[in-house]
Amino acid sequence: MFGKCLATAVMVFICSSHLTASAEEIFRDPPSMAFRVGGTLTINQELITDVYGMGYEFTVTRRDEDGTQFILATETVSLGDPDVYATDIPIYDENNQPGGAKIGDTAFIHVYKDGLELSLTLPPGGEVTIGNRGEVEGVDLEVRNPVLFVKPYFEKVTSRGGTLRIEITKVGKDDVNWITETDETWLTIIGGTPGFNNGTVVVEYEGNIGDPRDAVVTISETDTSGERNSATVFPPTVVLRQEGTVADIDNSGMVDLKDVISALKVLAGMDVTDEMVRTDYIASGADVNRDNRIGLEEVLYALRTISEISHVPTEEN
Ligand SMILES: [Ca+2]
Repeated sequence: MFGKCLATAVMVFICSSHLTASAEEIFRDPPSMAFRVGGTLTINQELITDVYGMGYEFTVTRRDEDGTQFILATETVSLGDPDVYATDIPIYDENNQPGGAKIGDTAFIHVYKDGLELSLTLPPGGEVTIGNRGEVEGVDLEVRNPVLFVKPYFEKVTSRGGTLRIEITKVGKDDVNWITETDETWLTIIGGTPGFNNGTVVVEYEGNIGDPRDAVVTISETDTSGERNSATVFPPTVVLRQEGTVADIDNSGMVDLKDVISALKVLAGMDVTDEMVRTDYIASGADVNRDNRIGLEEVLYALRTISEISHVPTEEN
């Protein structure tokens, strides 16, 4: 259940038993030019304490007639109680806040963790109606199922072999059993799976003599017994992007502008050190067209690689 009540700045009252006692803090000193929404965040019956400290972020948006979302408010309102969120939505004013929200507008509260949006169960879709300036509406937010937070969701590593640690954090009252899998042969999950609630998965990856490559590790819940909804895995995949040795002129484990500069110096007949051009160049796989020389092919390949690997996946996964 979510609590809804209105209180003016002048006449503060606590009107709803649905709001936890701690949420009273949100009714203190609401701004005169804004409408405040605030309350608690509960995930699978677990009250999130220290919402901002735990990395949760809140925004309020409005949807235009054509479906475009406009952000109405993003600012963090620091209250005395760390267990509640509060967001102040500027209200339309012809002179002072022409971009503000209009009273009676339908708005949507969004909750993010590490840049990824949680799916709110209550209020459904995060929907809230904009009230008057100087007013506060208590809106306790709820996610019904447990959530497994996965970190990182994207990791870029050098062409050398190594290990990646994936941290899984369970939030919510119910227990979650989970597994991690990968279908890439150059990755081996060497520890941590299957897992239970919180855990660390250790993934070993081989060195890469070749082009840059991606691998995906998938995290999924294993038992979804009937008592509750499935856990949300957030995000359900981790992308590991490994750089290649092709055009890695200086043997740094990655292709970057230093390789371009080294290759151009060789092309210009300038002196280069072993730090600038790898001594095992011919055997290393760095030679793009296998002509045993450093030429324009390596420069162009390096430039293309730099432009490609600077493009990271979006958070929309
Ligand atoms: Ca390099």
